[in-house]
Amino acid sequence: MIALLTAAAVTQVASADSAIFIRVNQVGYLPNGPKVAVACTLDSTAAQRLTSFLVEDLDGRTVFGPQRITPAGPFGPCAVTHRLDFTGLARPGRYRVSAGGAVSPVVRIDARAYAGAADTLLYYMRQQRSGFNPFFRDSVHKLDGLIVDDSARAGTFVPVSGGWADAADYLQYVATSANATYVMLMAYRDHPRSFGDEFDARGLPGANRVPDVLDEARHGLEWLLRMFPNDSLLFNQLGDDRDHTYLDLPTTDSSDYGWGKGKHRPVYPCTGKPQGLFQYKNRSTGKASTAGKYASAFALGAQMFARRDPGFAALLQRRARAAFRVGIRDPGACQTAPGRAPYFYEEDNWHDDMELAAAQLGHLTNETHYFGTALMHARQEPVTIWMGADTARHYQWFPWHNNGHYEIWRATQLSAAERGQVAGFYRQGLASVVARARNGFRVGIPFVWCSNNLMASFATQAYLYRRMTGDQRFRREEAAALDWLFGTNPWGTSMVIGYPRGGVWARNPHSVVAMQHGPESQTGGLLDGPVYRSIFQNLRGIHLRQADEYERFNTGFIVYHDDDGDYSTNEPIMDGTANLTYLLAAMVGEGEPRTRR
Ligand SMILES: [Ca+2]
Ligand SMILES: [Ca+2]
Repeated sequence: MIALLTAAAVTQVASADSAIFIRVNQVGYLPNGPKVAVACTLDSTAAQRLTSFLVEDLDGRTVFGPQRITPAGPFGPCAVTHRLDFTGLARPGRYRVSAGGAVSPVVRIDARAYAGAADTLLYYMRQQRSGFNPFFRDSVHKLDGLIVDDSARAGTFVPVSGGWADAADYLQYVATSANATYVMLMAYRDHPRSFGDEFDARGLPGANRVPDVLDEARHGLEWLLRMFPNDSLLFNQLGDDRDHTYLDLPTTDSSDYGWGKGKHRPVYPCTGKPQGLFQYKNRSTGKASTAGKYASAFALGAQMFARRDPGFAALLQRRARAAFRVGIRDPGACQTAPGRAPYFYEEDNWHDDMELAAAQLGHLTNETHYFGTALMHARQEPVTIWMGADTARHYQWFPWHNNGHYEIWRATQLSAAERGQVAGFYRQGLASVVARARNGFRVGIPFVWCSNNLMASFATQAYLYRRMTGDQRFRREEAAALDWLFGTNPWGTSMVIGYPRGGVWARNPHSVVAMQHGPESQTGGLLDGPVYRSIFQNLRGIHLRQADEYERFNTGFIVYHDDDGDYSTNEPIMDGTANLTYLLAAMVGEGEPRTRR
């Protein structure tokens, strides 16, 4: 045993100098699922050593292979990639994959590999809470907020404390927060056994007989109710980019919005017109994108809390109908408002939001006409538009995948043909991404800012499509996207901070809280992820603050830096984290033996 360990250690030292790197999903692989490691070779001469691979257990016994391999082309920094497919190995255990003298980190095959994963993401959500923040055990942003950009009400105080900070900054948006709330509710509805109860409603340790994912979703719903206090006031945003002036903790945020440092923050309504208090304006055209998201979250919330809290559920149902009416009255997109910088969430689509809202209202009320409306919107935007594209503006097509099609498919009131049509819409989008995925990593998304969200959404849509149809044709690419997020990428790093424990993940995320309290404070946070080199080079104010440990892997068309100065690739994001809860919750059930659903 000692001799074997020494041999393994020597191999590892040798591979540290090598140009061959075997990347794996550090969380693990499901016994019944695809299992692929990717060898990334930085120079093509070294790649000639790669003719076969094998999998050994930790005692050095070969359990799979040697298996012949062929090059799968260049990708980014990898002059050559090889796909090391060991799907045929189903026996649970801990292994290493080796090829050409390089050895992978330990890989785990385990039906319960994803147990606890979705709950881990919630650590980050709690840490992002505004209002009472359980990480700091203190209330943050108590003076939210004063209305702006509304001539009749400007300067009026509205109590809108709550919700979550969007990322490492403390701005708050309804578009991202309502989607985050929705996805957590959906994750619980479809995969309740994937979630535990170890925290209370305030996010403090201690079970309260409510699954923590519902505690978190309720924290979101309560904020959304405050942000839509009556039928004529639909707020969209709290704070603006003047927040970026200081690098403070949320508890000591000294942002000055003209009412003094650390005082009130501005609350923006949806006006349906271009917004921005200073030089830059967004391109808002209506209110439906935001109204639809309110209605979707409220309508699903009403269903999920119907038994637990009938009064709360009844209130949510009334607000869902009211928000939906705003969307009908005022079609178009309501974008976030820029402040001093030209950046904002440039959401252009709104049929997706109204589709989801209508479908959820159909499920909530059992009024069939809502499903007809949902179908009408689905046909207006069958495929989420970034799918198959090279690029997109920042959050231009949001949410990243359209949960509405799935909710239409769930409506047994509709015909088989109608339900099949929306499954076909998913297939069309997935096929467009897969057509671009002819590389060793089998990834076909555009590497725009927040690429990890696209990766997670592609995998989620592929999972939903597989669940709806039983069609396995995108199974490989679905797994490749999930694997990418947990280490099967050129950098060999998990894109979720602190997860898996003992894995490789960001030690220097772009976050003031991480700088002062350590990276573990951001556990569960999904990072933005790699971007096109051109995007990184053209963003304002980005400077790496440390030597780049990934320098050898940042030579291609996409870059990623574990550096707190890089807000484009290494910043944890609230909405992306929440969006991932669904997929990780689904993977728990995937690993278990087939039982009735
Ligand atoms: Ca709980
Ligand atoms: Ca949208």
